[in-house]
Amino acid sequence: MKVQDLFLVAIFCLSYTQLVKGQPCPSTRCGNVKIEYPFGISSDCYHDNDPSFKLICKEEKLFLKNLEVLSISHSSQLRVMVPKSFSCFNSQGNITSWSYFRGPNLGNLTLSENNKLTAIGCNTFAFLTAFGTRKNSSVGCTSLCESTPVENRECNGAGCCQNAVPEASNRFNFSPYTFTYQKTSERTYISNCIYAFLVENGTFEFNGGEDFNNLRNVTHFPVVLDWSIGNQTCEQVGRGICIGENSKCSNSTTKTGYVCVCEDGYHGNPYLGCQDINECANTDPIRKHNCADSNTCENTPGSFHCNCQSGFNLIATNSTMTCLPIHTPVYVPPVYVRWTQIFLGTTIGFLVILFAVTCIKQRMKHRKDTELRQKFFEQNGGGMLIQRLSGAGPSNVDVKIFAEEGMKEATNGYDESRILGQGGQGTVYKGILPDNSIVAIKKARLGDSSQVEQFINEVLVLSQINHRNVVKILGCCLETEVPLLVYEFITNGTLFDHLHGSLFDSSLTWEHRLRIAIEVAGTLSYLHSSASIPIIHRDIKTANILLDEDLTAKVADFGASRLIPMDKEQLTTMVQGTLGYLDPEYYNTGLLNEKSDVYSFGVVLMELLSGQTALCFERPQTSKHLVSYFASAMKENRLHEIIDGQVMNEDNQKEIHEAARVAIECTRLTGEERPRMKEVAAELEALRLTKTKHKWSDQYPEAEDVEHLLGVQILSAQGETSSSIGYDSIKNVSILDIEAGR
Ligand SMILES: *[C@@H]1O[C@H](CO)[C@@H](O)[C@H](O)[C@H]1NC(C)=O
Ligand SMILES: *[C@@H]1O[C@H](CO)[C@@H](O)[C@H](O)[C@H]1NC(C)=O
Ligand SMILES: *[C@@H]1O[C@H](CO)[C@@H](O)[C@H](O)[C@H]1NC(C)=O
Ligand SMILES: *[C@@H]1O[C@H](CO)[C@@H](O)[C@H](O)[C@H]1NC(C)=O
Ligand SMILES: *[C@@H]1O[C@H](CO)[C@@H](O)[C@H](O)[C@H]1NC(C)=O
Ligand SMILES: *[C@@H]1O[C@H](CO)[C@@H](O)[C@H](O)[C@H]1NC(C)=O
Ligand SMILES: *[C@@H]1O[C@H](CO)[C@@H](O)[C@H](O)[C@H]1NC(C)=O
Ligand SMILES: *[C@H]1O[C@@H](CO)[C@H](O)[C@@H](O)[C@@H]1NC(C)=O
Repeated sequence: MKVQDLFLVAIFCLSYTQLVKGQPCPSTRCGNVKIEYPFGISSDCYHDNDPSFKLICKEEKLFLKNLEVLSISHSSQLRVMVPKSFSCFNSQGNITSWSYFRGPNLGNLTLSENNKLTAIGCNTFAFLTAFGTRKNSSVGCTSLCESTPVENRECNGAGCCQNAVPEASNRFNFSPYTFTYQKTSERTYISNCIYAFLVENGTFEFNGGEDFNNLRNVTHFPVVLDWSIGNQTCEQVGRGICIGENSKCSNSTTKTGYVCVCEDGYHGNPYLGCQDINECANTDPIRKHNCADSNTCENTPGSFHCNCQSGFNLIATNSTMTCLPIHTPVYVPPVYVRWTQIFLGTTIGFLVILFAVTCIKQRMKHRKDTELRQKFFEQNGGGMLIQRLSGAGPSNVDVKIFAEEGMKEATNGYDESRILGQGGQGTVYKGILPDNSIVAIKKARLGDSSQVEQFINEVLVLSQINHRNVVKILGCCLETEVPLLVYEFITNGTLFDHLHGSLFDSSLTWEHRLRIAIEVAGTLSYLHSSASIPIIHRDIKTANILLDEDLTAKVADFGASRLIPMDKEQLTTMVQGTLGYLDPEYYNTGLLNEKSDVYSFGVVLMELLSGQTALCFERPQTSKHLVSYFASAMKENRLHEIIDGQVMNEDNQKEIHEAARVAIECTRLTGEERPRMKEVAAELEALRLTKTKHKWSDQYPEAEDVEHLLGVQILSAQGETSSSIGYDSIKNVSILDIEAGR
């Protein structure tokens, strides 16, 4: 035996000693009556040595004091036989025999309220005196006989009366009395005897006048007594007081004190331990199983199951469970419904949880996305940009901040078929905005923070420019990992494509080329001197000059551009630009000024003239670079060799030579020797006007003055600070003049 077990046993013994103060004896019998604890017949068997529980077995009969015991129930009741009281008279009215009941003291047992004081007889009353520990009381009942003989079969006061008994009395006396003691004649014809007795409610049936005689032979009536242990409730003694197996404490329903009872589904003596009721085998109607038959009944501790053989379902019908065939036509199958409900409930519950989880996930993702976008926005200098755009003076262009979704939709998810070009700065996509307008969307290369910087720079630069020969920026999107810039869509490719590439077109005449050169020169001139803050493009090249359907030039790609504060002529920067176009002076010194753009423009002009690329490794060693190629050709007076055969004709030789000279001047080694962009623009414009003059002079020989005049006009107009107006007015003048010339 383990220590724990010993401990448990010790506790058990202690508790039991406390409860019992004496060994509970096993059940014994006396005659037909089973004696059970807390009652006992030997002094050490009944509870707590309480003499109330002491019984006597005499000649196969069990007695409580002098009352014969019929039965003992665990539910705190004891049934005993109590003799009746009576008086019998002779014809003279004298009492011939009598017996009055004087009960013993029952100690802690009390008269149950489930008894009736009963009187039988005419003009009779019964009288009961009850003694209790707390109070004494008396009750009586009266029986009168209005008519004779008594036909009445109900105990309602005519020949028979009943009355309730007082509660909590442990000793009682009762006897019958008559009102008509002297009037013998009146009484005797009805009965010779009158009776008074106590009887368990419901066990006595009055049989009318017959009983006046018949009851002579009935000497005792069953009477119920209540018992309980102690005078305290379960709470007062502690619920654990009942230590018998499967037992529990229960307040006595009729008096103070408690009793032990078996748990539901168990039976036996709760003080000794209760046993499971085998409901399946039980014939007791209260405890019988309600399964279809005993074969489907399965007993369990304290209860039972109804099992059905295969092919049958347990169906609740009326108040019982019945096994019915599964394919029974009987509708209302609650079990099925229950399963359906469980299934539905589970499914719905699952769906609800799924939905909730999805929602939360979605929201978390959304929040994460928003946070990410915000992060990118900040990382991409969004805050700074907005500050700059709103704070730093008036901007000439509305720069719209686009949302990421819009960009994704516009480019069809950055579809490859939408790629317009891929350059050093990133990829350009064709985008279609919700209002069906076509835009170009430039996306920086991933993972290059310097690109990002250039993007922001471009936005800032372009936001300052409003010029017809500069690609217009519509907005940007900074919520993506790399920023996106949105431009107006220029349909006709780059000048590079037209001269050397995929869009090569022999129809690009000298007139076109000159006009393009003038437009670019004018734009640069405007950027250098006329824009509200001077701007150096830094990356002028044919690939950055876009052409629209009318072959009008649009300068693009301001990623490398620099805004130059008014008070500074030069700016020290990291050298940036494209090989072949890069100003060698700037390359050597890192000092940036507007003359770097002049150099690059010179190269572009050479390209326009020659149709050759800026760098070509197929040319001789010394002529790989277009500038040296041109310079040597000029020096050796063989310029005609390198001019694009497509453009040169008899009419324009002079102009082309003049333009080549301008180009060479633009590409001089030192910036100081190079003309200003303003001058270049004017010279090229003058070339065009000369050309016009040639046509013109056929008809108007004295137009020389006009040319001169116009040239002055151009220069003076260029000198004006009011930028775009100045430039446009030049254009207007010239176009007007050309048109006037025709
Ligand atoms: C009840 O009557 C008995 C006998 O007459 C007496 O001894 C007892 O004190 C009475 N009890 C009460 C509570 O009055
Ligand atoms: C006595 O029994 C009758 C039925 O037999 C019942 O209606 C009545 O309530 C019972 N009275 C008591 C006090 O138990
Ligand atoms: C009463 O008992 C006696 C004998 O004990 C018997 O002769 C008589 O018939 C009985 N009367 C009734 C009414 O049972
Ligand atoms: C009745 O119960 C009390 C309290 O449990 C006890 O002290 C007493 O001995 C019992 N017996 C009688 C006859 O009063
Ligand atoms: C319970 O019975 C005991 C002994 O008879 C007594 O001393 C005590 O006052 C009673 N308690 C109650 C609540 O009746
Ligand atoms: C016993 O009676 C007390 C007081 O009347 C009550 O509070 C308690 O709940 C009852 N206990 C049981 C087990 O019925
Ligand atoms: C249910 O009870 C009704 C009457 O109470 C009876 O006619 C019917 O047969 C019962 N149904 C079943 C399935 O036992
Ligand atoms: C009844 O009996 C007669 C004679 O037998 C007596 O004379 C009466 O006195 C007696 N009456 C009572 C009331 O006892």
